[in-house]
Amino acid sequence: MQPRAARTGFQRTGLALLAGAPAASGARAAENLGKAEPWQLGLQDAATPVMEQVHAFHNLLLVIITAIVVFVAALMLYAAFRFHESRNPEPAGASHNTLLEIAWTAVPVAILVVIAIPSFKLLYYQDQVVESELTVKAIGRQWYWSYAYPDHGNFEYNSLLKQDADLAEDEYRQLSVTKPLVLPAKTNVRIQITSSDVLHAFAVPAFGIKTDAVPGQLNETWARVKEPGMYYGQCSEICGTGHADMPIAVKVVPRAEFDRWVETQQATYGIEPDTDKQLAKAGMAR
Ligand SMILES: [Cu+2]
Repeated sequence: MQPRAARTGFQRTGLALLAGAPAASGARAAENLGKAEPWQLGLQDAATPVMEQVHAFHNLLLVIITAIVVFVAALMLYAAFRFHESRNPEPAGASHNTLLEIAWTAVPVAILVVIAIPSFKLLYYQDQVVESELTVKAIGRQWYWSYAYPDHGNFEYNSLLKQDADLAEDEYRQLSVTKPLVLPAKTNVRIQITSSDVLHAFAVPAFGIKTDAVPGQLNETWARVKEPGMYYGQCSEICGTGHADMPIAVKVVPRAEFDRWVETQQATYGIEPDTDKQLAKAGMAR
């Protein structure tokens, strides 16, 4: 994992170095891990295994597309030079070359297969929740998100855009919210996504998540966040005039802190703490 971390760090600060600016990685507040940076190159650092795979796939595609661009550009420059009227006044009359035609069909097909295999593997990896330890539900609404915790009495709250005048020092315009989604670190979390009105999309770049929120349909993805911190995203499906005003802020905390937070929420919403009684009510007596 170390080489990848180093590489993405380089990508982020690369342009700043080129511009002669100091490599101010310290300018990023430690707790804000999932956020775009000015002059950032490349993707956000990976906070989940899914995003690590997205990085790997992105880097593979970068190699392939660079090789194609270099090859085609070289071929065109060579042809323009070699067959210029002054060097080749008498054009050849050939119109067919079976071997060449098979090659320029088969090689692109092979390239697409090389891309398709890891692409489908990644799609299934993003889709499948492995041994989920917690389920949360994100509901898109015009124009804010609601988050529900079905495993803990199904309390639900709204997460609204924080107005510019209310922003604290370490908060961000159009990204910070009144009450973030809270998740425990190092836990497999199943994230169910739906909508109460129109199409929205739940997207958190550092998690490698972008899943449509469809009214009447429950979509699913997952995250296992490695480090506690703040991670940001935005609704990514144009959903009306307030589309830009429904950011996603995820506060990832250590498991013990998460459990304490759940207790506080249950007290606030008048929900009995997780007890045998509650499990029995749900038909899950232990
Ligand atoms: Cu939306």
